[in-house]
Formats: sequence, C-alpha cells, structure tokens
Amino acid sequence: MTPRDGLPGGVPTAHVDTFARDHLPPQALWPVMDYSALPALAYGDQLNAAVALLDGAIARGWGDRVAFRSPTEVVTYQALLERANRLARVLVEDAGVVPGNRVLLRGGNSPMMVALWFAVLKAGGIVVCTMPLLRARELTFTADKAQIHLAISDVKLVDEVAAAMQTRADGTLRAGGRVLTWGGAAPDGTPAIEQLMAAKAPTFENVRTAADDVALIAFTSGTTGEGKGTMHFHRDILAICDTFAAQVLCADDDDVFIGSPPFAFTFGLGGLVLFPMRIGASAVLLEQATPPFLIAAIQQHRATVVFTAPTAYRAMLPLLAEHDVSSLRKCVSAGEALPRATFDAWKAATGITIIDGIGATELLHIFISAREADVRPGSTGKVVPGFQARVVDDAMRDVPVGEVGRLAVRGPTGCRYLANLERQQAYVQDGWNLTGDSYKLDADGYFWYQARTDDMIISAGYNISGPEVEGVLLEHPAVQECGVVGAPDPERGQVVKAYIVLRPGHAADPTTTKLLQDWVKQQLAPYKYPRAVEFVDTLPRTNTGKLQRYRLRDPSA
Ligand code: 3UK
Repeated sequence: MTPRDGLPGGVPTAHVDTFARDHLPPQALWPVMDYSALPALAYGDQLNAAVALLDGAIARGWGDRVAFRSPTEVVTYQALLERANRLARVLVEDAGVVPGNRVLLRGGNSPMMVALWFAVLKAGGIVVCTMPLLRARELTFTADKAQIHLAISDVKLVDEVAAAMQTRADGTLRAGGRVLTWGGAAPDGTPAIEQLMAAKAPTFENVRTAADDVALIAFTSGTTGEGKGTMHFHRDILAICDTFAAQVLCADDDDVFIGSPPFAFTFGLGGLVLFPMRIGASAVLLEQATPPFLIAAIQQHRATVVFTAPTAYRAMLPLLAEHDVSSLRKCVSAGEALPRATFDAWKAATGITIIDGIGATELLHIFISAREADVRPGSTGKVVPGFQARVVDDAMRDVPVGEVGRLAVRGPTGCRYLANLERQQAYVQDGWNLTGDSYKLDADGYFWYQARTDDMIISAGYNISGPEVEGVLLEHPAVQECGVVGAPDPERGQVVKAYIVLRPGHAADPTTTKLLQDWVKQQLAPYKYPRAVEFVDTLPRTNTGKLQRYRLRDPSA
C-alpha cells in the first residue's frame, strides 16, 4: 500500500505498481472535478467499479438475467461474474498481474472481452482496450506509452500485438511483456485462456481499489499524430452511468442495448457495457457491426436502444424498408455532428427522435445532450446534469449568447493525460476542459455545434490525424512531399484527402494512387487511408516552412 501525496481520498491506493499515479499530471493541472452536483456521485473513497457493476448486480438479485448476447452466446450476470472471477485468477496466479499493472485487450466486442475487462479491474489492474483494426506500429506505440505488462488477444488478431509486445517504438526490444490468447493457444505455446480458466475456482478476492485509482487508459488520436492516453478513475466509470445514462438516456432494465462502436472507443464502452449493466439491462455484442450487420442484428434480437454514429444512421436509412426495427425506442448518436438532414430522415422513417450527444475520450462520455422530449433539431442539446459548460473566448471569458466561441466543460470526469504535460495544459485551462470544438450557446441553454478548432479529420465517426497519415506516405519512395486534410463528403462527413508531390520518375496516374493507398492500408488501420489523392507540383507553406493545412482544406483561402 502506497500513500498518495496531495491527492484527495481517505483510503490508500491499492496500486503496488504506481506507474499510472506517477504519470498523472500534477493535480494543479487537472480540470476542476465536481461531484457535488448530484447525490448519486457520492461514491465514497473506496470503490472498485467492477465490483460495483458486476458483483453488485448479483447482490441486487440480477444473477439470472441475461447480461450479454452475441451471435454465439447468451451470458447471464451470474455466468459473467464467474467467468470474470476465473479470468482474474488467471491474471494474478498465472500471469503475475499486480494492482496497477496495465493490461492491453485486443478483440472485437464480445462477452469474452467484457469478462476480461472486469477481470482486470477486479485484480486492481488498469485496462487498455485497443481498436481491432490497429496494426503493429500503432499497437507498439500504445504498448510503449502505457508500459503494458500483459496483452490478451483474440487469437485471430494476435500476430500484430505479439510483434508490438516485443519491440519498442524506437525498434529496441522490450522485456517482460507477455501475450495470452483466447480462441486458441498463444504463439509461444501458452494454452488458450479458456483452458487456463477451467482449472480455476469461480470466486475471487476483489482488490479494494481507491475511488481515485486509475482504472482505464483510453487512447485518442491526437492532432499531432501522437495518440494521447487519457486516464480515468474507478469512480469515473460510474459517473458516466449516473450522469448521461441516468439523466438523459433514461433506459429501463428490460431494454436491449446494441451498437457499433468498439469498446476501445469509450462511446462503445459506455453504451454497450457500463450503461446496461448499471441498470440490470442486457446488450447485444457484435464483432461485425457495419450498418448492414447492425440493422440485421437489431431485427434479430429485437434491440431497443442503439448507439452508433451519424454515418451509420445514414447508411441504415435505405435498409429500413427490408428490416423490421419496430423494437427500437431510443437511438443515440455521437462521435461527430449529427446533421439536421440525418435527424429528420431517421425521424420520418422510424418515428424516433435521435438523441445527439457530444462526448470526448478525455471526459470518458457524453456531457451535452438532451432527452427526446427536449431535443431541438440541429442542436447538440443542453449540458448533462452533473456537468457545467460554457462558450468562451481565448481569455476564458464567456462570449455573448449566439456568438461562436470555444466549448469549455467540467464535471465529475475530465482530462488527465498520461505523461503529456504539453497537451494537458492545452486541453485544461482555468480548471475547464477545452474540447477543441467551437460552439454557439442560445438563450435557452442549447449548444449549437460549429466546427473542430484543430486539424483533426473526422471521417465516418473515426478521428484521423492528418499528420500521422502524412508521416506514413512520406516513407514511400514515390512521395516527395504531402499534406493530408479532411475533404467534405456527403456520406462520411469528411474523407481523408492526400495532396502529394511525387518524386521524379513516378507517374501521376491511378496506378500510383492505388499503390500509395495500399501502402497506407498496410501500415495503419485501413480507415485512415486517403480515399482521395491529388497530385500537385507544390504544397502551400509558411515562410518558416510549415505546411498550411487550412489552405489545402480550402484552396480559396
Ligand atoms: C467530436 C462531436 C459534434 C468533437 C465520444 C461520445 O467522440 C467521442 O470522443 P473522441 O475523443 O472525439 C471527441 C470529439 O469528437 N464529437 C463527438 N461527438 C460529437 N461533434 N457533435 C457530436 N455529437 O469534436 C469532440 O471534441 O473520439 C463521443 C462518447 C464518448 C466519446 N469518446
């Protein structure tokens, strides 16, 4: 037990491995975190979110209820608890996990991923979920930044993570990182985790974490191309359930949740795991959740609450005629702005008012939204009870109603970057989180989204960093110079567009375009590849040599 210096909370941390605490920003740079706005937010100093959500579900008498369904499984709360307990024993007894260790999870959304997520928290570990689409290069960055102790992967996806657990970003070898797998044995011959579990008792002595021990690190792709790890405490996990979900979503215990975002995107973790479990409801988990699969699963499982991005609502519209989605009663949209046209078309086709909500990895989940009855089409909504939000100028003064300014928010959750003081000071000012979005506030307290204030490309709900794609393109021998920006697109919001200056001897033709697109797809998650490529003679630059991306975005500028 290590006492903390200058941190709130009357119970000692349970973390023996103090890496996370050691790499939190100094508390003076945290946003103001406020738990007083709602009585539900008084969690006390000792809290393990896994115990509250999972062991707590059994204590509340929900053991026989279905917690999760997948195309191949039906898992009750009791079965989930037993699976998580056995897995926690494997982590501690076989893999040597001690409280505070970071455990990386790699797999599509499935009951096994949920059980592992709870097992890590029960053992006092810190969960690092990763997008199934990530490649070795990106996983290496994550493993390095979060100093991953153990990676657990679906055997189908193990190759890239096994490579990442061996090498550091600078190419040197790492020591000590282990890999376990489910669905088959690990590359080093370690039996599948199911086999290790079978020998374990279904009970576990849960680690008594402090409410402010770090429970998860979620990575966000940064505007500079460097993913940033955001750290969240045990109490933050409950706080998102007791704010947005309890106050705005207002689902019931007989609701069946479904959706597309992977757990590595905290939109999905909240909507598909935490929110249903907090109220004893169930969720359908899909590894394949593109719009055709999602709409088919809504029909098949009679789902009632869906979490997905605006693009997916648009893509499902033409499929509604061939599917029965009459079970649906609540639809949540986040990740990018919900266009009025999409909102209207969905309402006309289904009768359902989409609940738009802006969230961020730094704040874990949604902080501005509105209940169906309060929705103003085209607006993101009002501040979620438990949070405060303002629209401010560069000096953090409120801008007048109706004028565009920067969105500033604070509440029970907030930004604490892993070992990144520079980004911490940019995101948190005067105790407020600045999300990088510009907004207008109206006289009735509704927030109207304007634009991103930075360079992020948001395509089909994915955040893509232009500079990261540029870096990979520049590694190709055909590329002399390049600039990657978001180009407007009616379907995806934006598409990744690369402006490329070729090296002599390379033809500006479709063959080269395809070659470069394939190159990016091999190096990075495929959704980051440039769908549009334009060959140019020069790129606009400042006289200090900086690329002027705003001029690529708007050639008339
Ligand atoms: C943008 C939106 C307009 C906005 C997220 C719900 O998207 C999530 O987190 P990310 O860290 O991105 C955050 C940024 O995405 N954005 C998100 N939602 C909206 N813009 N309208 C919206 N409704 O720029 C924000 O700063 O990937 C969303 C829950 C959890 C999340 N992590």
